[in-house]
Amino acid sequence: MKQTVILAGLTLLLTATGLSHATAQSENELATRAAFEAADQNGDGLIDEAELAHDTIEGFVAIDSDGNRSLESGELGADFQDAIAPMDGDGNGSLSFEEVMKRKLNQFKQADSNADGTLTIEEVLTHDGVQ
Ligand SMILES: [Ca+2]
Ligand SMILES: [Ca+2]
Ligand SMILES: [Ca+2]
Repeated sequence: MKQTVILAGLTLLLTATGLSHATAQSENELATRAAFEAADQNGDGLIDEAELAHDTIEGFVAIDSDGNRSLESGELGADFQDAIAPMDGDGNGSLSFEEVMKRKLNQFKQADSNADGTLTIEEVLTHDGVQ
């Protein structure tokens, strides 16, 4: 269970940065579906802002191994160096929860193509360019 949460956090962070486009399309879709299911806590097939926030917090805490409420490049790993810059609002080289959440909410609104305040798996996959 814990592993799923970590995977979801990492996958959603990757999705948020667009790095997921580098992986094979089917792999990307499977990872996106797994992340979606992990984030959809009440299993209604929709992700709302509360579920997004909960998933983001869990993913953030899982990655923040030194617990300083900031994600440094060492915690994110070498492959994620380029992922930090676009999310790093104040340019201090690390990501605060606020920076990550702001980015996630922007992504959420962009992906919510019918603007009903929830995301379906179709909206997420379309947004990720999988379909
Ligand atoms: Ca839900
Ligand atoms: Ca940290
Ligand atoms: Ca929607």
